[in-house]
Amino acid sequence: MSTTIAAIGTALSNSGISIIRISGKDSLNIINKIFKSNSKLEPNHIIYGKIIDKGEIIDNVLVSYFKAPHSYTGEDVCEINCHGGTQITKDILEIVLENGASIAEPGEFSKRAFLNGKMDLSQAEAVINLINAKTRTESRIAAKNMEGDLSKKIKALREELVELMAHIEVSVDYPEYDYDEVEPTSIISLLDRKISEIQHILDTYDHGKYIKNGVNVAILGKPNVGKSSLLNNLANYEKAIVTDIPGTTRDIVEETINLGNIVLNISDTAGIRDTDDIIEKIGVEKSLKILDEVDLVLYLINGEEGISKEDFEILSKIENKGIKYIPVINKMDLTKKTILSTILKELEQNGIKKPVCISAQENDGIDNLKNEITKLFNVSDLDYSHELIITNERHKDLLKKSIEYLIDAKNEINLGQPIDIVSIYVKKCTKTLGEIIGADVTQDIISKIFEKFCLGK
Ligand SMILES: Nc1nc2c(ncn2[C@@H]2O[C@H](COP(=O)(O)OP(=O)(O)OP(=O)(O)O)[C@@H](O)[C@H]2O)c(=O)[nH]1
Ligand SMILES: [Mg+2]
Repeated sequence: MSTTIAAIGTALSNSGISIIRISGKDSLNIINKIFKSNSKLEPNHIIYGKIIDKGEIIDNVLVSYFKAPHSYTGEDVCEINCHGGTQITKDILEIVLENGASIAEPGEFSKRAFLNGKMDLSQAEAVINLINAKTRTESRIAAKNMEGDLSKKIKALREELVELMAHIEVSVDYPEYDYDEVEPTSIISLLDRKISEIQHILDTYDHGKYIKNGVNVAILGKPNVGKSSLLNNLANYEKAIVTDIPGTTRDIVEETINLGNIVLNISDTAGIRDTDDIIEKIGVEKSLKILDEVDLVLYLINGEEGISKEDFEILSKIENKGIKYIPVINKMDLTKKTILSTILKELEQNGIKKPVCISAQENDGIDNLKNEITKLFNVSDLDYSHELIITNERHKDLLKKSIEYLIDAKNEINLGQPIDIVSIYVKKCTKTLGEIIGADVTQDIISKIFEKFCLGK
């Protein structure tokens, strides 16, 4: 880490200001070579002056200075706030590089912050999540984890498990002391408590995943039931082609909409039917294949025509796959009472959940549908300001693995194995938990994580 690195920290487009960041032991030297000011640059201050290169004024700028270790990276950091034109920003970066800095890799500032102990790995990952956040909830969760909420919890769990290992070791090394704590039953109850604490964090992942990636929703149903009309209604503009010709939508049409605190990634699909048309056939296959990757299906039934055998076939396919779904009766403006009651009766007889009735064309019942979706994903009830929520797949996998080790430990006790075998599994568990905060990670993992960062972060 002896090099001094530099990069543009803001997006390259015309704007009020741009920031060029420099980090490393030569930061101040480089600034002194290229920056002229009437004031002296002190740590934690920002001063006005000019960037001068080969006697020529390049720009009027503000420069700040953070002295190691009190900076984002833990090294000496200087930041040049220049005018936000793309050319001037690139020019100043080039001058900084010519005067001794190397160009930073994506995420290198944050990687240095991690390596210098300014933040642990889960906090660094929260920084990426904060930058990539698409909803307010997502950014709040990321901010909490950036503050170290997850790290604190993981550290506490590890400490308690290390304490357990210490008790076990004492009892093995000094068997003449009869500690209550190392009775197999008390170890089992402690392991059970830890398993349920970890499970509790793990259970937040689904919420976290929806918050981070959005909910993948597919609108499915037979041709001409109004799937594309519903998509257009939810999107608030004519995204998909709507006609009265069955088989209008051939390929999947995607649109993203915000529903309260969640993002819905909606796919409008080709109406499902037996067809000889080659293109439509491919579309129908895609509609069915989408079932492998969705979180929610809105299954549309044509209220004007009633429900058919094919509808039940697809609905039972959805049920069997265990996918969340909402049956939606569309074209309510054309639906006769007798047909509606037949549909409702048949749905009930076939064990299908209660439908939502809408008219996509008349914009009727859409709020009900939105409420049902929100209820299913429960995100609006989520108290993200108090609850620790994980959104990261790496964290989920490691928490799962930790639980498995604790279960292994329990199994060993139940099999009557010597108590010190237990500590082998508990140790594996603490090591795995450590990987979440970066206590036990390989260089490979570190590189992979920081590669995901943008330039200048
Ligand atoms: N009266 C009425 N007509 C509707 C409603 N929703 C859709 N339609 C009409 O039904 C026809 C088919 O609508 P689409 O949205 O194209 O249906 P689709 O399910 O996407 O059809 P495919 O793409 O062929 O599978 C169009 O003429 C729409 O205007 C509704 O709520 N009420
Ligand atoms: Mg369509």
